[in-house]
Amino acid sequence: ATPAEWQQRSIYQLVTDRFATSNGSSPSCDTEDRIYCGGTWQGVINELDYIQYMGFDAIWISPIVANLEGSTGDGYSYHGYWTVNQNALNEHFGTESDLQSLATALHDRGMYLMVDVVVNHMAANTLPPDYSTFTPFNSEADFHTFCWITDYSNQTNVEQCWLGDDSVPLADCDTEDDAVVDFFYNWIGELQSNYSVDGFRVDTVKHIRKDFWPDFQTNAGVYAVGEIFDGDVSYVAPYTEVIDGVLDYPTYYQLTYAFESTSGSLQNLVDVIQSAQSAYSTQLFQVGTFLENQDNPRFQSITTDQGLVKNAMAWPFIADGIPILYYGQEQGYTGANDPYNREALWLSGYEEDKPLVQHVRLLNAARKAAIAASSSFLSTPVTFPLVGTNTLAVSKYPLLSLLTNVGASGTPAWDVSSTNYSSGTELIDVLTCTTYTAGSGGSVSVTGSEGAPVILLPTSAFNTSYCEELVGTNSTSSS
Ligand code: ABC
Ligand code: CA
Repeated sequence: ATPAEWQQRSIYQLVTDRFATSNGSSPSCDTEDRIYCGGTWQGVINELDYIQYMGFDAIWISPIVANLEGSTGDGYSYHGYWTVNQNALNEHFGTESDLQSLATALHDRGMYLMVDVVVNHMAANTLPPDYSTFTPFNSEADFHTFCWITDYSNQTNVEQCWLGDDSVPLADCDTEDDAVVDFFYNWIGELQSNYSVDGFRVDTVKHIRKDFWPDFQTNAGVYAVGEIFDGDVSYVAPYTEVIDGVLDYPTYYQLTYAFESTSGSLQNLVDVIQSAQSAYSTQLFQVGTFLENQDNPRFQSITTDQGLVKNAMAWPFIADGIPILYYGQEQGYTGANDPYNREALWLSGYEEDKPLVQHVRLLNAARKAAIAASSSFLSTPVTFPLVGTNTLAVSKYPLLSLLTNVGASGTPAWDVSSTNYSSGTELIDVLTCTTYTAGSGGSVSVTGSEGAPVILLPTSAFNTSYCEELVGTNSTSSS
């Protein structure tokens, strides 16, 4: 699928080993053990109803190729990032036909498959590695000369030295070598066609020279979003010129800081968004926007204030990029750093009747309604008609999102003096189905409750059958 097609999507990121088992069993899974817990591609197929119920129409799964077997000082390779054989699948996750069935099951539902890929390195359990264990790069000459990455301000060091540690050195592929490069260009195209992949998430993009990526992207033939793990817009932005999209790490950091406490800075969030809007240029609408992932502490390991949580979770769905939600966030998981942030989802039973599951469902519904109501929604950059100490209004017509970090014990109030709504337009808060009426100049005045965000759309643009499911009442006020 193309970047334009992906822009309309919303992505559920899952760790294959931790999402669902083939037979629906619920084995114990202590994240600290760093072992394979039993999740499979067949398991994912079994639980697609759950993902689709929340309104997602794409999933991102863990890397699929064969990994280092057995125990290491850093645990087992249950996450899938420790490739040893580029040409074989990871049997812990299933067979070739299981993976093809997953693609088919998704496509039958109109959903997309995004596969995570790693081309920067291969993994060993000795230093130096036993290169004969690798396929196809079975010789030392296929890799950069060993050195650890020690200096993130030195781009050559970042690109040509090794990630990992003494327990699991990540042998850095010699992506300056034509044979290595040609292999990967061919490999990515075959992976795409063998498994009917709709998009790729590309690991460690900042660890390979920029000019490797355009031809890799072309050979992939579908949308690819790259991981550039860095909080600085000026560092990340140049990568938007070599790959379809980037994971928006700069926004991730400011989003977290803005809502992690009642004293977070909303202005700093506004500032990073505005600098991304100019620096990401034409790719602004195809970056991946996220609050959690497998490498960072879950938001609820920082704060469990449900007002703050609901605001932070709303951001990816109301902003300029493609929303990505990391599995388990909707179940309120609280795991901190790797490996604690990789809890088994089966332990919470895929329950739909939970506040954050409903929150996500409504956020997806709001975004989809905005897309359907306005052909320019996806190409309208967000603006900020109100930036206060604890309140923020985010406009992306026809969506107007009122955010706050007052926290669950606070009562937020927003007075937005002008919006793109015409006077008299009836608006509905998608999260509560409370209605409001825009005043002169499109002004909107809203008093919220329990520190929750208010996500407004013209009532005419929203399918109010969602409201019938909501517990609570529909009250009306005007401004
Ligand atoms: C294993 C163990 C861990 C143990 C670790 C040392 O080894 O499981 O418990 O702590 C995979 C596995 C991991 C595993 C690693 C290493 O392999 O998932 O569990 O950790 O064996 C990608 C993937 C990630 C994956 C790999 C490897 C790469 O998303 O899941 O990890 O294929 C760097 C890379 C980035 C990589 C990340 C883990 O490490 O760039 O591609 N992610 C700074 C650097 C970043 C660096 C980051 C974290 O630290 O600039 O390049 O990411 O180490 C901001 C700055 C940032 C800064 C952050 C910390 O602060 O702006 O630049 O990031 O303010
Ligand atoms: Ca490299």
